[in-house]
Amino acid sequence: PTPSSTIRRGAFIVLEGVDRSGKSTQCTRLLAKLLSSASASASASRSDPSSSSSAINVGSSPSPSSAPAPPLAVLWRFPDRTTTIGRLIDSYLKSSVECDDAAIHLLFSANRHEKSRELLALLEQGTTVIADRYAYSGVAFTAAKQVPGLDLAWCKQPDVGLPEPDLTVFLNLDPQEAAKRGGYGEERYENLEMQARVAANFMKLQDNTWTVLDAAMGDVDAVSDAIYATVTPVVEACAAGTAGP
Ligand code: DGP
Ligand code: NA
Ligand code: NA
Repeated sequence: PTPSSTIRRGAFIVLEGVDRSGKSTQCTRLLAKLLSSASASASASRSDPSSSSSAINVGSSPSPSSAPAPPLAVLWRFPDRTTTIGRLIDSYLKSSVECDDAAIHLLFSANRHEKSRELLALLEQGTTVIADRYAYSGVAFTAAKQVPGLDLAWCKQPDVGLPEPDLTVFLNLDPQEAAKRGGYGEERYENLEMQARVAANFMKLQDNTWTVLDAAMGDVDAVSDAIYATVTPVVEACAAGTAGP
């Protein structure tokens, strides 16, 4: 892109994986790493009096009384169980209510759509958004129910038009290995047969935003280092305005 078309923004980073792949732990770690590296570089440039950024900022930096700078990164989780739709989804996952399979699928998708305006606003202000699950989970889980008519193509339809991730990190783990990591919980879908079908579906959903990482490559630190190494160039490209729209 030409310099005049450069748009500096936050990156939209999605983490996906089967249950027990370590996804939620890794999302938390990724957020901490992004925030601490940002504060390290911010304090480095503050303490460097020859830094040109301080000269450029004269006259254009916010006054001390104005709003604080936006966060460099935030962590979201889908489904977002805090909205009106999300509370219904939460009840469904805890099996306290039943719902038609097509209807609940549309509600999971609606739960992503209802957050999309806020998501785009965060990216535009330069905040990187990490999402613990997104539309790939939506399709992989519903299609794994094996309900006639609710195949992959049908499942993808309601998510058309959602903001697309800049990067999707898929934490790959054999469902048999995942089950050994402490067993499944009480929620709907948390059984080996379902999870094996979900894992197979995920593999059919890979697109050009995906990087697949082995969730069993080493300890938690090794996986989080690998994720950070994958994410950093994408965050930098978005911040520099060279990542495309
Ligand atoms: P979590 O809060 O990350 O444990 O996710 C809750 C469960 O809901 C998990 O088993 C995955 C499943 N899930 C997440 N998103 C969707 C979706 O859009 N549709 C369906 N059917 N299931 C989903
Ligand atoms: Na779960
Ligand atoms: Na999770």
